[in-house]
Parts: sequence; C-alpha cells; structure tokens
Amino acid sequence: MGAIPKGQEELVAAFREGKIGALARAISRVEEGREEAFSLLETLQAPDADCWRTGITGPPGAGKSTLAAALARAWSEEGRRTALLAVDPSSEVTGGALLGDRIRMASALESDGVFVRSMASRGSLGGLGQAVGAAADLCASFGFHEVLLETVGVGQAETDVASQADLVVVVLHPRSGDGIQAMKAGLLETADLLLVNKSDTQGAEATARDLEGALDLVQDASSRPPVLCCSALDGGGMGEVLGALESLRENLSEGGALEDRRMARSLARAQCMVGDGLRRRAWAEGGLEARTRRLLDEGVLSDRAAGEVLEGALARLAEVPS
Ligand SMILES: Nc1nc2c(ncn2[C@@H]2O[C@H](COP(=O)(O)OP(=O)(O)O)[C@@H](O)[C@H]2O)c(=O)[nH]1
Ligand SMILES: [Mg+2]
Repeated sequence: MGAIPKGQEELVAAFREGKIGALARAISRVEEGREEAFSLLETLQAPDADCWRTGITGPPGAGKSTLAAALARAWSEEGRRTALLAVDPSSEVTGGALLGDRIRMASALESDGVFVRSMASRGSLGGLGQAVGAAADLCASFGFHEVLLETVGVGQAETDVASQADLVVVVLHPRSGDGIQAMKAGLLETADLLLVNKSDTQGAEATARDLEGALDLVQDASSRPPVLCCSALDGGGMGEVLGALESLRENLSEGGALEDRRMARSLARAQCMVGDGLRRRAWAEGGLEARTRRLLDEGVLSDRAAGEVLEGALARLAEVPS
C-alpha cells in the first residue's frame, strides 16, 4: 500500500468510510490523468477484492444499457453490489429523447443501489483503456462485487476497454446481417457470450442461426462462445443469460484462465500507457518530431522518414537495460 498522497487524505478517508461521492471523485482524478492519481490508486488498491468485471459491447441501440440494467438488478437482488461504467461516445450525439432515457434509467438504477458512471474522456496518461481499468479497480476496492463495462464495439479505444474485462458479452440486434457485421468488426473473436437481444420482436432466432453460421467460419467448436436469445427489456431468457455467465466464470476460475486473463489485462493497460507516453513524449520531447522535420526538409518521403526515425528510436530503446 502506498503512502497517502498529499492533499488526498480527506478523499482517502471518505473512500474508506464507503462514501459514494468519494468513489466518484477518485474516478475523476483518474480520468483527469494526473500523476498523483497513481498514488491514489496504490493507496486504495485491494488486489484480493471479490469482483468480476463484465464487458458489454455491440453496436449502438442493440440494448447494451438495457442489458446492463437487467444484470445489475439481478445481481443486486442476490446482494452483489454492482457498478456500471458506461463508455458510450454516441451518447453525446444522440441527445434529446435518448439522453432522457439514459438519465431516467441511470436514476432508476441508482435508487436500486447501483453505481452508474459514464466515462467519455480519453484520459491523458494511457487513453480510455487505462482510465476505465483504473476506475474498475477503484470500484473493486470500494467493495463492488460486479463491475459492468459498457462500450460500443467500434474502434481501438473501445477494444482497449473490452480488454479490461474478465469476460465479454456481445449484444446484437435481431436483424439479419448483424452477425456478419459483428464478424467484420472482430466482435466474434472477443466474445465469451453472444446475445441476440430483443427476442420479444421478430427475427431473433433466425439471427442466432446466422451467427452460428458465422462462427463456423471463424472459430472451431471448442472455443466457440454460446449464442443465446434474450429480451433485456421484458426479462425473457435472462435466467439463461445469468446461468451462462455463471458457468463461464466457473470454467475460467477452475482452469487458471482467469489469472492469465488478468495478467493480459494488466499488460494491455500498461501497453496503453507506454504506447501513449511514447507517442506523446518521444515525438515532441524526445526529438523525433525534429528529426522527422529534418528528413522532410532534405526531401525524404514522409513514410521513408518515418521508417528511419522509428528504426533510430528503436535502436536507442534497445540500449536501455530491460
Ligand atoms: N423490444 C425491445 N427493445 C429493447 C430491448 N432492449 C433494449 N431495447 C430498446 O432498444 C433501445 C436501445 O437500447 P439501449 O439499451 O439504449 O441500447 P445501447 O445503445 O446498446 O446501450 C431502447 O429504446 C431500448 O428500450 C429488448 O429486449 N426488446
Ligand atoms: Mg448504451
């Protein structure tokens, strides 16, 4: 456990007393991405906390938030305290009615004791993956048993977020073509469980069959994620969804795969930070920008200059003791 960072004594005390406002403030520190956030994380860390991190990803409108709410309610009823970290860049553009929906849903969940936090800022130290991973750590230390990470399944930042989960659930619309889209977006490879949501409407079963077909193309039988139909809205099939998650967790814990995943998660988060730091600092402060400019001034083509600068930087890195 690290020393309590200066100026954070009151925050640390309130966090340890279980004040939810302190958790929210601690997450803001992490999002702001200042160095002192690391000492705060060290001080508050609880590596042995009993906490599962479940990623929920898929296209906009598939029902990720609705599913997250349904899971959060089910777990809360079992006495498992649940936090929902929603990373949904589309929430900024939808506005209007949808935004109203979101706020209503968030406040209904909060009154059930679910902690809801939306995260949009990229953070400045290691991007969104680092910020969300750190926020999940804080929720675990605070005493939450379940952390849901909701993210739209597009783009690198969102993939970084999914890599911070123990298990990933992919939620799809019940319409033909969604399975193929998901395959193209690489979603099928990251899924531990595939859900065709909105089974109260038409086409869910057919979409599930399409998905099974798409899975035949990308995965062998032993590593195929289960495909289920459900309605997050009216609760249909939710018992099966909860049961499937439970047995996936058992398999992960028994085979030692969970430790591997958690190591991969730490590595991925460190990679986000190192990558981000290198890009920012080596480029501007480490002189890579200046060197590239010199080459461009000499008439070297941009891509060629990049190759030379990269090789030079890697050669210098190789001299750093590992
Ligand atoms: N009919 C039906 N509508 C649903 C279901 N789940 C979500 N929805 C609706 O689909 C819309 C998008 O849901 P939302 O959870 O915000 O999707 P997200 O963008 O993936 O988070 C909302 O209007 C929901 O009420 C479902 O199981 N059945
Ligand atoms: Mg959502």
